[in-house]
Amino acid sequence: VPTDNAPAIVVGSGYGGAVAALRLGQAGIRTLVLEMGGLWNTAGADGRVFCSTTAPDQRSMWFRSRTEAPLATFLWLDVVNRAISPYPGVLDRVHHDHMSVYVGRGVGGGSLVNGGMAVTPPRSYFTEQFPGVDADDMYGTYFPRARAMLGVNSVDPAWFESTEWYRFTRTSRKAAAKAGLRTTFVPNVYDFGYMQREAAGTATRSALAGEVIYGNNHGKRSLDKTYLAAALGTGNVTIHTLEKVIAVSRAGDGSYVLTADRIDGTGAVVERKQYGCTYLFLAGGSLGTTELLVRARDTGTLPDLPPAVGAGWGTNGNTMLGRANHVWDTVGADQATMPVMGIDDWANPDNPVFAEIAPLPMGFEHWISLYLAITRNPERASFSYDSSSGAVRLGWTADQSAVSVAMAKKLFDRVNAANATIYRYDLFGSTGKVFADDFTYHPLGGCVLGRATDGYGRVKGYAKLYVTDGSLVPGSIGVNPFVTITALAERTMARVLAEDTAP
Ligand code: FAE
Repeated sequence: VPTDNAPAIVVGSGYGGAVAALRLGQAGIRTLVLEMGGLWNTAGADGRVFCSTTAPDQRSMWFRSRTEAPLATFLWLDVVNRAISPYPGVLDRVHHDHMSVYVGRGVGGGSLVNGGMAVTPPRSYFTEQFPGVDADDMYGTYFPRARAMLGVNSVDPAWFESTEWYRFTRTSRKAAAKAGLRTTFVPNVYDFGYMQREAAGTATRSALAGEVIYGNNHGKRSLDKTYLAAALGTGNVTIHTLEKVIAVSRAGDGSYVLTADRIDGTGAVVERKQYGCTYLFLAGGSLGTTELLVRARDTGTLPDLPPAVGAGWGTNGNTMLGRANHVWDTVGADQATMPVMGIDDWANPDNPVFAEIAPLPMGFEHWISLYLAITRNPERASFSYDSSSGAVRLGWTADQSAVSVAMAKKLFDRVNAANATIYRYDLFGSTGKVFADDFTYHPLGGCVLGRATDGYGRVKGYAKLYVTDGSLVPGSIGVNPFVTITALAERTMARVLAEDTAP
């Protein structure tokens, strides 16, 4: 087995990994990033890097023979999903018993497939979730640093009010207002100047062409264009793609040893590699990092990992639902894929919910208002290692999802009552299913800050081993999570580079 060494290795190239790579590279530390997904920079035969949402091909999903889109049906018909050939596509849906988790695969992780909503959590809730973190530091330094690097911007309110592309949002806003609910604009990393040129017909359409969950060919400031481009620009960072880390252990001298499988386009393992490093940063996302550490502890390769590794996982209370508007309340055939507004009822002590007004671009008028509700579901689950299969399983139950559904229902029953409207029953597969309670876009926790790690992401029990991704967040942050993940990673890197890497 060939062995490659680097002073620092980063596992995963999503938000946590991208921040780690850039800051290590800037500090002059030679860094290797290992990413199981591919590099999305080469056009296919159709001239595009990513496939379209309406005619998805092999590029859409991670080794599937059929796409598994969040909206399974329309009028109960299976018209949404398509047969595809297995390939390392950009969107994965990881199935656990009662919860499946959507994640991005590729250089840039979730930034390649997500809705770009760049939301800073309310300070009071951040403080509640992270009592050990100095909120002045976060709101004064690390949130602004993260937003600047991510390229966060906002839709021009005047354009928003006038464009056909956000009619669906204005219709949802009106329905919320009738129920006495507050809506708020939400920033995004999609370039709204570019979007306006798309609308004007002077730029190739991406957000206005239905692109999002299978990747945006234009307009989006995904991590490969921001943090990771800057990281490579330091000259100290290298990224290996299609290499999945499967095991972590420690050598006698305290350095870390990683085993990684390099796969080809069919998923076949073409090489098993071994890597060594002094500093190890885990950033495989909530599922990826937690799985590696739970397995390492329970198979005995890192036996001193604490019991808190694998605990404190949540869905950020995610529940998706649709409402049927009256025929005169049209949502438009033209819908931009980047959400720009949410219903903000988080301060309601009886039922805190923040609901993103989501697009449903089908190219025709369907009168549906779609929402991704983020509820304050207090339920948490743990991961466990199954020694017979070698799998790491998530212990989330259907009852735990029911808590999110009840909260979403309480809010949207109000909206329906005030507007004399009803839910859509035809969007999520089985007949009569109103709430998508079986998937999340926001997996959080598993290696919670201050429990599995110290207050800065240093894993307990092992020196020079760090977590910098969504597994640090204790299951809920009340808003879309990537700004928080990025800012916490910035905070960790500032501390680690100041204290741990000095010669
Ligand atoms: P993540 O971005 O998932 O990156 C982890 C990376 O590590 C991935 O590239 C993996 O392929 C790789 N990896 C995992 N395990 C291994 C391994 N063993 N070896 C090598 N590589 C590995 O983690 N959030 C928002 O704030 N706003 C939104 O609008 C939004 N919309 C979303 C829409 C969709 C469809 C989805 C799926 C997510 C959305 N999210 C959104 C969530 C957001 O993308 C997610 O919280 C972050 O991407 C998590 O960042 P991490 O750094 O934790």
